[in-house]
Amino acid sequence: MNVLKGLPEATVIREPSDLEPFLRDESHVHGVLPLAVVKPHGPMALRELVRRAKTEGFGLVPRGAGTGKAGGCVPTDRTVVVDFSAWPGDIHVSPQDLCLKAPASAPLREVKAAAEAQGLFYPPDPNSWESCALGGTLATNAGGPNACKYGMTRHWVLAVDALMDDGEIHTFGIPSLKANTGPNLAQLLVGSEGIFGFIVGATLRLTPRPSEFTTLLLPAKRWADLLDLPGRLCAAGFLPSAFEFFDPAVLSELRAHGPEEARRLPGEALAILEFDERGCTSEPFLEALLDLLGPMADGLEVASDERQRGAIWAVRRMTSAFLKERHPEKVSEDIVVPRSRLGEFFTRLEGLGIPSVSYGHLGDGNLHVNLLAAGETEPALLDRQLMVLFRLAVDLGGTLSGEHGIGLAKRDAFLALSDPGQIQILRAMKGALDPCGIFNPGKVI
Ligand code: 2HG
Ligand code: ZN
Repeated sequence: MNVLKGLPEATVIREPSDLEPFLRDESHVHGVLPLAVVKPHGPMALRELVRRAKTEGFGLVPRGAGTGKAGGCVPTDRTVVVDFSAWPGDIHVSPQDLCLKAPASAPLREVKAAAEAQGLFYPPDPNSWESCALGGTLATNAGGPNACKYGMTRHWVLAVDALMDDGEIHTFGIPSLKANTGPNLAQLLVGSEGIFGFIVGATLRLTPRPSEFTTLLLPAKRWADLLDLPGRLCAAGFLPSAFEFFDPAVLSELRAHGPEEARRLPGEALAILEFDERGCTSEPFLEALLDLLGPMADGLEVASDERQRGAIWAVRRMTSAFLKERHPEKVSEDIVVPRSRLGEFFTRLEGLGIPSVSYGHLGDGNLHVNLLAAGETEPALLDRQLMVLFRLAVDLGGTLSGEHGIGLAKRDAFLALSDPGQIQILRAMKGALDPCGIFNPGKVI
């Protein structure tokens, strides 16, 4: 592509066969062949890319490690993919300031390890944490099991460095929790999926690393019994660091076809509960928990060492890939339902007759409702089923995405289900920050 000729500080990929891997992320969305993929190595590349995008009329699509679940980094018509994997920078931890600075290219795994090496903790833990890049987690405001106690990626971002429409990298925020100088532009960029500008680095908040864990397998004799437990725990003053679940259908599939560790999983449905506060391994804590669980505690298994804890998490962590392998055309959603209305949600979902199975983050109401037969369902019917599912979540006071974002996958539904005033404001902001429409065109709004 001629318009990228002589681009400084960058590697440019143009061969159609080399562009193929950039057409997809981990969602069901397919992109179109981009004009090229650029791996910038320095700010001159970005400055030039912005300039040429404006003069030549092409869009820029940001990409981290391509592990997104909503098609946010998938190329649309007449775009260049900006792959941040070669963006320079080191991870620097400041234990005094309880923060860490890292480039977008840093693997999340290394960010978490750098914090841990200093006795500190960076909680965001999307399922892809061993393979995703920090930049992608910032653009999508990634979540994960620990969001139940610690919140989402955005709750851990103090400042971002971002490429904006003038072609320059600007820093928004300071390395402190206390900074109160008007609207928070760093937070506007986190979770914006690159539609206002591209995050190239960030300063992240850290907290002391938990040193005690209680990890429990909680089988339910009746699936419905699990559904009021997240609310009951919270109301009683317990705050699990993770509360995951498998509904009866997912549990049966895991038991019948999953790995060795999954074959022995008990119950009609199953929860994985983890606590990490100081004292959570003490007798009084466990007794109080057992009291609250009452008859549900029958069959409860407590991981007695790190190996058992690891085995429990390994099954949960492979569930998405396992189901995908068995049902390659499946569509997986990540709706949210308030904890207090989980029972009502599943009753109403059953009444709607949408064939689905669920697992995910019960503790914060973030449910991965999977339509396993999506591949054999007529596309218009599938769209209707998804809209009905999203509407149900919204009717109950929830939303259509808890952690994966909107991207391309949920754009139509997002536009249809949002307050038109909200969309108008978002579009006005997009127009002000990206007047030429070069940043991730066609995504979110
Ligand atoms: C998980 O919690 C991930 O396992 C992936 O968010 C869920 O495949 C999915 O939809
Ligand atoms: Zn998830």
